[in-house]
Amino acid sequence: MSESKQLNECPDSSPLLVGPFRVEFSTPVTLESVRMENPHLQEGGRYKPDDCTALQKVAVIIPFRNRDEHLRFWLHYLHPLLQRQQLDYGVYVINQDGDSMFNRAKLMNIGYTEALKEYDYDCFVFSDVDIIPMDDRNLYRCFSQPRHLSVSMDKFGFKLPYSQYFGGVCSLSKEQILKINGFPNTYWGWGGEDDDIFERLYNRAMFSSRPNDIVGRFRMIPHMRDRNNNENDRRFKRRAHTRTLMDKDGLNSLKYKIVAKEKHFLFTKITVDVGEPI
Ligand code: UDH
Repeated sequence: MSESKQLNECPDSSPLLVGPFRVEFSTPVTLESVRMENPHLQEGGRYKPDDCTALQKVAVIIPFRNRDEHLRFWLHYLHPLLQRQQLDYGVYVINQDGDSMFNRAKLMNIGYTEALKEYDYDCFVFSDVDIIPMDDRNLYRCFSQPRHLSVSMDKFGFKLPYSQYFGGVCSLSKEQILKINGFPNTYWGWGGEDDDIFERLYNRAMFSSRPNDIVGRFRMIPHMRDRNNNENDRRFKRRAHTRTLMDKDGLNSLKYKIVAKEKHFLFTKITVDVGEPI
């Protein structure tokens, strides 16, 4: 008869962390090589430590379309990091189907909703596919306040571009997400949705916690602007109404259709029809 092992909680500070590490994008990686590097993963990009009980159950959500090369780099760097951080985690790639204008924040809402159907996650990390941390002391987990993790990016000269910046990588607990009715569904194209989220937090008396600018260093994989992710000219007008619209535009108004759900070894890919801008 097999006896279930009683595990202690993992320590607050993982002994496996290495601190700063080298990140470069000149040598291409393959899914096969990443798979070989991560033998302890379970199907769908799931992992939990086998010698302690993780402090948090974290769903990592990536809004995505047509960035396979970036995703391979992301998986190559992030899977080992998340394991060193001793997290109980799953990676969800939320893939926008078709050619309509990209909608990053709506994909994040869908990721939150779909991940919760699979497991009792208590923390959600939302990450752009092209932003890679350079220091594993930057914890991909949740804090007493929502957290902005990508504070010191190479593309902004390792500085915050402005003090309310909340783009790139952030983490929110389930409770924090519910307090702000999730994210807006109505920002189509590039820009504005991250500022809307910051404003939602402010309106619910929360603020963005941050790591320092050494631990918070990131590299972005250089790229051109994607097709159908044009700058959203309507974002400033829309943002002016966040306070009144946030209770109507968010998780409680989220509508989408699942087109496909695939369990890959390194991630779960959920392809969704998000509709069209109105
Ligand atoms: N994303 C996709 N596919 C797309 C558009 C966006 O996967 O077609 C996702 C992806 O996770 C990406 C994130 O949305 O990391 C944010 O989009 P972005 O990388 O286009 O935004 P960012 O502000 O770059 O990082 C803007 C492009 C500027 C190009 C300037 C060239 N010098």
